[in-house]
Amino acid sequence: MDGLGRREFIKSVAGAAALSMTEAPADAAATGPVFLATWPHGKPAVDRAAEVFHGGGTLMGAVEKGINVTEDDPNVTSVGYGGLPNEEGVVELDAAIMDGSLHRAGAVCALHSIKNPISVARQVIERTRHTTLAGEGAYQFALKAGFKPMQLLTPQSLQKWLEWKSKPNHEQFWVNAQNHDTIGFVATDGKGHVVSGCSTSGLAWKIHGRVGDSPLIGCAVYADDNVGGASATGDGDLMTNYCTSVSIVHTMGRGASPQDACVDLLQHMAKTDPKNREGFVCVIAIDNQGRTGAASMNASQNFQYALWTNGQSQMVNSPVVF
Ligand code: SD4
Repeated sequence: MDGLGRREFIKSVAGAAALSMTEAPADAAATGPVFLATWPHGKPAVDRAAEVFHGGGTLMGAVEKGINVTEDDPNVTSVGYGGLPNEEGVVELDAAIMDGSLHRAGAVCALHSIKNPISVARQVIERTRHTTLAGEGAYQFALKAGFKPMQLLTPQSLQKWLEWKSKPNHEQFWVNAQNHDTIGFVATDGKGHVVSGCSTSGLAWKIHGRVGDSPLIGCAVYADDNVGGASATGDGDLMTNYCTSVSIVHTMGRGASPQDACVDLLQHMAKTDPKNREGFVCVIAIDNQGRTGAASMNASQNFQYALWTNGQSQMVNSPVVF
């Protein structure tokens, strides 16, 4: 489908209101930094990132500190402190961050007892020649890097876990529209440099050791200064099979706009298996000119993202492709 065709397609499925909110930022090249993060909690995160960047921080530092805001918030029940635990009642966090100029990423999977996995992921870049650390090894690394261990369950998240555990059929793993809170983040400095980051506690009540898409490079995180960056939120067990972020960036590399590249990926998912249309998939993208894009499947999820550009942030409704 060519660019015009895709735009017509979005128009037919997204509704005029959603389109008018997203089309302007998606098609306009930016002259300064742009920060984009998933869900309403992305707004304080992009505001913090802009503050750090304008205070002289690096783009990677800005993305990290922005994501820290969400990780520190006990009311966000799928990221960092207060994130809902796995089936054994242990909070296991996944996060990754990628620098598009170095083409270098750091990631941690199933990290327990440390509330800022995105910062540990960054330390994997700073202190090691590895890209990904998992489980107990990631925890030991975090301690050596100076992170302090803590209980990540809040009274509220413990209570939710106890309620789930006491239900007779509790092996039914959670898919709850109200609880998708993962933070995916993409940013540019306005000079062609891009960074992508993602942090989550993953699916609540997941099997111990389960790793979602969030810490997997190319899945929920990918950045390449030659093209742009992408991130994702939603059903990681589905999205991991499509290497969402690298697919979007490569489509952009072949000339598509960020918006068209996001839509292309979702169309591809639906084409390979029509059942995927019922899945929960949300993607955001940015190119090295600061043009942005987003798309989601399954309208009931009402995917919104925060966009910081030209000195202010706003919430934007994502086009719904299916
Ligand atoms: C995961 N993708 O672990 C994450 C969860 C998520 O909104 O994004 N929820 O599968």
